[in-house]
Amino acid sequence: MSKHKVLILHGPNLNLLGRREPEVYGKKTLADIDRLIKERAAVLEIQVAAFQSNYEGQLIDRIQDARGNYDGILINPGALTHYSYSLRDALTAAGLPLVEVHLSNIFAREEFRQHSVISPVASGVICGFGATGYLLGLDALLAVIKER
Ligand code: CA2
Repeated sequence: MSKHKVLILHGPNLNLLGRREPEVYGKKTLADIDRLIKERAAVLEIQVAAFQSNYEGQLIDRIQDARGNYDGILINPGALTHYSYSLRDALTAAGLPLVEVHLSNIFAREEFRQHSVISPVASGVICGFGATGYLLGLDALLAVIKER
């Protein structure tokens, strides 16, 4: 059987990780997080490809290309979480198992962060566990893919 393939998407401003606001988002850089994800993927014997963009349209292009090429999507949509119906529509259209991850506990933050327009189309959401959330999310996503 060929390896399952997962697309990891990081939204706007996540390229700043580790360099600003470490008290909110932790000290790890995005490269550190991608390395941890790849290590976990090797243990799980799955393939991952990671992509970060500050542009909504670039994320949508990747999601459109994912249909037929990936078995699932793990996404931290950044602030697009809270208002991007275009991102949500693309994720719905992709029709792939989807896990939403947030570094911070969005429910313990400003009111505008407490609502996600992405969560209703996700298989599940993990938030508040920092970089570990991506690894928990990868495990959860693989379980959903296998159940499908
Ligand atoms: O907690 C999360 O993972 C968020 O998705 C991060 C987004 C934020 O808009 C969401 O409400 C919650 C922001 C990512 C910005 O990351 C930065 C990292 C370092 C310095 C500044 C921003």
